[in-house]
Parts: sequence; structure tokens; C-alpha cells
Amino acid sequence: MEKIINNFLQEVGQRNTNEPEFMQAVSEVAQTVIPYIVSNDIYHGKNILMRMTEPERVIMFRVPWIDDSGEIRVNRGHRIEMNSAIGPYKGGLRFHESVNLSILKFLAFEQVFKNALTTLPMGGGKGGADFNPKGKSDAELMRFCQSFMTELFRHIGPNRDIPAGDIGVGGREIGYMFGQYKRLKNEFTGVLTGKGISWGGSLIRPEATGYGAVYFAQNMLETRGASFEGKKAVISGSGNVAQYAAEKIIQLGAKVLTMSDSSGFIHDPEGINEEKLAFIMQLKNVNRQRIDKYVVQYPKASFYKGKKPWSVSCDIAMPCATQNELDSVDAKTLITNGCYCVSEGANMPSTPEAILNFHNYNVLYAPGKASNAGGVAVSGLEMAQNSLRYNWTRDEVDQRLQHIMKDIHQACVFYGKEKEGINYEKGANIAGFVKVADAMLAQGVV
Ligand code: NDP
Ligand code: 2IT
Repeated sequence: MEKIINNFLQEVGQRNTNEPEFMQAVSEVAQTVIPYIVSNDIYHGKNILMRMTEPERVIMFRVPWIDDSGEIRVNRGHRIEMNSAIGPYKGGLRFHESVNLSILKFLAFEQVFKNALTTLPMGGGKGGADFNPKGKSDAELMRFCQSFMTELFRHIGPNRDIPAGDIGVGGREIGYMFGQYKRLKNEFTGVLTGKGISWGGSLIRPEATGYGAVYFAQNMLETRGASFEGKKAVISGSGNVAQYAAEKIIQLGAKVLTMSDSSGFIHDPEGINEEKLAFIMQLKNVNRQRIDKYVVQYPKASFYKGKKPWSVSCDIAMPCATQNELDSVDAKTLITNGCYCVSEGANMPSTPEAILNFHNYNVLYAPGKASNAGGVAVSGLEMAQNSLRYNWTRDEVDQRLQHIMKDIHQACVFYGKEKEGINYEKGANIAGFVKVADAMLAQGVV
């Protein structure tokens, strides 16, 4: 089996040189899915996983814009249209200086499995640009978003490809891009998700990824008769996903001890309560400042410059910042300090070695493609509401989100049950694969 997997990875690797994040994502899937394919005649010999590693289409384009000092700047935009077997391409846009083909292809590949897990009819895609939004004025951001959409608009559409937010792309950026799309097409359609409530957005979409990752953790904890009540949680990140993970954890009666950004993390031993979280939301979403300002406001907390929060003792860890932010040493530290539940809000935040440690020590570990699927799931619900030209209430969307997260958990249990417990990684990969593979088989070699 090892030989088959290695040969497969070697072939994919030859075609995708210098793409370490993409190969990491493919390898994680291959380790669990290839043994399943080999033991199931309907999938064996059809080269399905190889076909799934090849994007249906990769779009790369120039994004020129003019900064406030009048200088002409240029960035590179991308859209990876990975797989449309079960629905139109769907997935976020990331604006971050680190964006490259490898990162977007890993994200698009993960998205295919994640979207299949939501039970909604969405294929997988991802896009973005190597643009750093930090320190840019609102006017610069608008010009960048408009230039980005001036090319992207011809490739997307409500039945073709429906982008949304990701790192560096939130409500403000979606607004500017939607405005430009509408102007270019002279059409008001649900071409993007994460829209404002008064112009086609869904209630609970901003909260959905963070809430969903906590609901998934709740489902995992229940398998051991546990709950969030009275527990200690450590969160990384302080953006969209981290903020709403924190909000839900506080509501469920647990203590949130940490949050972070790329400058370091803050540790508040008394816990980040609702009032303190409101301060963080204002700091990050409105003032757009660094996390160390928290300790000026709340001096009993400490700021650890350039450090990650994994050394703080906790029951539950939620990495909600970025890929490969939690390595093998971090995993061992978490486990030694008593952590037994890890629910990923970010995409691929744990390295393969960290995941191995979680498995070896029987940690309840959920990979992002299962636990953070609530975001894209509510994007799917936003699309449904746009098609209906109707809005569901906050409670209706939240109920549907909870239901979807439960279904994803069940799918992981179904395909991931092992003697030692539930292997959520294996469960998520196989459940996602089966849905997409069945559709691909039915549609022929296309
Ligand atoms: P935001 O841009 O709102 O927040 C990102 C947070 O992560 C910030 O605190 C940011 O700090 C930190 N961060 C980003 N890059 C790095 C880095 N290289 N090193 C350290 N910290 C970093 O993004 P989101 O909250 O939307 O996304 C967070 C994660 O969740 C990503 O992995 C994303 O792919 C994933 N995700 C998002 C979904 C969504 O609906 N938004 C859905 C599913 C997954 P700083 O501000 O200093 O850069
Ligand atoms: O990684 C993700 O699932 C997202 N960034 C959300 C995608 C979406 O289309 O809502």
C-alpha cells in the first residue's frame, strides 16, 4: 500500500514542482483515500484521485492599481477552478502577501472535499492575490478590489463560480467587489457570498465558520460525554473565524484564554469575556490595529511577541489563523498540558507531524475540511436564499448550520471509525471523496 501511495505522490509531485502546501494537502488525502479506493472496485483503476488533483482550470491575471501617492502598483490575481462535479465552483478569495499558486491550490483542493461534506451542491475553488491589505487606505482597498474584479468578473457567475471571503477578505472587500461586478455585468445576482444583509447577504454568515467549528467540537466532546461548560480553550488568530469561535465558546460557558495575530499572542488568565471580545472586534475590524493593544486596555493580560499560544495549558485548542501554524512540538506541548480536543477553524493549520501526535495520543482531532465547513455551508445557504429571493431568520440559519455540522460529524464517524476511536481525518477525506467520485464516475471522463 505504501508503495502505491508513494508512486501516486511522486507522479503528482512531478507535475507540481515547488508546490509544498499543495503536495501536503494531497498527501494527507492520499494516505487515507488510496487504501479505500484499492479496496473498492467501483473506484479502483479509474484514476479518480489523480483527476481530482488536477484543477479543471487555473486563471492567473494582472491586477494593476494606483496607490494614494499616485504610484502604479501591480499584483497577481488567481482563481483556481478545481472541481465542478457536484456543483458550481465555490470557495473564498485570500488577499495576503504570501499568496501563491501552491497555497491557493491546496486551499482549492481542500475546498472540494469540504464542500462535498456540507451536503450542499457546491464544487470547489479558491482564489486571491499576493496583495497585503495592511496599512492600505480605504480608497486604496477599493481601487484594488475594483481592479481585481475587472478581470475576475468574466470567469465567475451565480451558476458558474461563486467566490467569498478568506484571509484579508471580509465584508468590506466583498462589498467593493460586488459593486464592481454589478456595474460591469449590469446584473444583481448572488455571485459572491458574505454580502451585507441589506444587499443579499445571509444572517449568521459572518459567524458561521467560528460557530461551526465550535459546534463540531461540541459533537466530538459528546462522544466522550463531555461539553464546553467550565473548560479552558486556547484560540489562535483574531480575525473573522477566531472572533466568532471565541464568541460561541464564551456562550457555552468555557473560558477563552488566548487570541493572536501575526505579531504574537495575548494570554488573559481571567478569560476573554464578552466585553473584552467586543474590544478585540473593534480593535481588529474597525481600528485595524495589532493585538498587543489588548494588554494596554486589560493590564492583567500578557502579550508574547512573535509567539504562538500553544504553550498555554488548556482542554480545547482551536487554531483559527493560517496553515502550518501548529507543529509537532506545539502538539506535544498541548498534549502534555492536558489538551484533548483540537478543532481546526483555519485550513490545514496543523502540520502532518502534529496530526500524527494527536492520533497517537487519542486527541479528538478535527481537520479543517470538516470542522470549518460551517462557513461555506452558510455560503451555500446564502446562495439558496438568493435563488429564493427570500431571507431566513437568524435562528433558522443557525439551526440549519447546527444540523449540517452534526451531519458532517456523523459522516466522519461513519467512514472514520477505528478500533482506537474515530479518525476524523480519514472519515472526512473518504466521505468527501465518495460524493465527488460518484458524481465524476456518473459524468464520464470530462
Ligand atoms: P482574517 O483575515 O479575518 O483573520 C486572519 C487571522 O489570522 C488574523 O488574526 C491574522 O493576523 C492571522 N494570520 C494570518 N496569516 C497569518 C500568518 N501567516 N501568521 C500568523 N498569523 C496569521 O481571516 P479568517 O479569520 O477569515 O481566516 C482564518 C483562517 O480560517 C484561514 O486559514 C482561512 O482559510 C480559514 N477559513 C476561513 C473561512 C471564512 O469563512 N472566513 C472559512 C473556512 C476557513 P494578522 O492580521 O496579523 O495577519
Ligand atoms: O475556506 C473556506 O471554506 C472559506 N474561506 C469560505 C468559502 C466560502 O465560499 O464561503
